[in-house]
Amino acid sequence: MALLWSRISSILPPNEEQFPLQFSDKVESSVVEMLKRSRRQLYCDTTSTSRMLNAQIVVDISWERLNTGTWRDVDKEWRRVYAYGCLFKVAALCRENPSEDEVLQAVRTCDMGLLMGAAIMDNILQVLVRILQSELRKTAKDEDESEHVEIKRAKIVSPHVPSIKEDLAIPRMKCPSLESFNTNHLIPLKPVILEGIVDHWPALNKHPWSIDYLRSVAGCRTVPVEVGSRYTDVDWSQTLLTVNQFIDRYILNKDQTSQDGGKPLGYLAQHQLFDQVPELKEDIRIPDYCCLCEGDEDDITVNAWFGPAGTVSPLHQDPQQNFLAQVVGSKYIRLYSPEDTDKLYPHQSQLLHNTSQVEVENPDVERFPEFAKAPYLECVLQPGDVLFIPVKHWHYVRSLEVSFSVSFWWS
Ligand SMILES: O=C(O)CCC(=O)C(=O)O
Repeated sequence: MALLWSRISSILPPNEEQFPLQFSDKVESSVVEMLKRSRRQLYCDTTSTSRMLNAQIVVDISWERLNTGTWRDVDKEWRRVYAYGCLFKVAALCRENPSEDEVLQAVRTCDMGLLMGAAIMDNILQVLVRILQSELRKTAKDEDESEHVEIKRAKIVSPHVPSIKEDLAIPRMKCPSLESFNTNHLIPLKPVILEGIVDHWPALNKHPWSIDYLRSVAGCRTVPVEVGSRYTDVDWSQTLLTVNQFIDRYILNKDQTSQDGGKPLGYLAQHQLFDQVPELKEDIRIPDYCCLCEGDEDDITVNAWFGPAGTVSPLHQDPQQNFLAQVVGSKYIRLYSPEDTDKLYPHQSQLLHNTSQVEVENPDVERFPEFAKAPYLECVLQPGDVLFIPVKHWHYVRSLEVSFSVSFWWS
């Protein structure tokens, strides 16, 4: 790791004067002073303890501000302060021939800055984390023997695969023209599975998203994870884990059983993953059909959905059109039209009004008698399939095996 600091300092401004530190009066002068002291320490000789101490104070003070009140009300200036604190902390960790543990801590610090902070200095934390990851890769070459065994274990699953009735099956089309998709599906809001439109994605061919591959590009990255079988359950929660921890705990089921003795369920379901890990974003493409939308390409939200067999997204609807692309494993999906909303018993609360109270595959017929009368379409989505879920269409999703899908929300 001896050369690490020279790579890091090459992306920092050359001197204190050219290092920007401008804040509005929302940030107290005592905090700005701490930031300036950390900046000075970047360019002069001092002890690593002193550098670390200052940076940690900035991180701790701003962290408290980020966690006071609701997220919506947190001033962006405090998110910038937090990002600077993380930057100074990474510099303190990596300055003097850091150990592997210190570099891992620096990666985690960058991720926290990326997740909770605001972008600073041309998104310098993103550039830093790439440098740190490449350094870690250099030192971690020959550790994959045991992982080959793990992959085999991950594939042993016996899912309950529902048989799809022909008259309820979502229709399939192979690479329809834009015009045909627009006329037959987008305008009348009719679901369809598009085949053959993502075969060129590197995620499906050049470097398929195996567990090995995900570990190599993102293993040490810290990401938010949903814990629990479905977000409507009382014991559902969110936590932060590295991708390696998530894989060990929830995909490979190492050393863990849930309270009822079954497999613990965790879902890496989030939109930041592709901004955080650009290597994964480079493996996918925005479907051409999104050009039929009125908005800008930048307005398309790309979500990752990575989890073990048995993860369930309860029946819910979203306010945008959706292309759900299956990359790894398969999923059982049911769709209901928004016209049948009154038979689906949405929750009353504002927070969950887009989610049905009914457990789709095990409905309580006494509480929800109309549910059985609601017509639906269904499918098993396989790798390479892309399901068009029209805006507001209710969808229920259950993974049948370890699964990774990518969704594109567009309008
Ligand atoms: O795949 C899933 O579990 C849920 C996908 C979903 O709800 C969506 O793309 O909107």
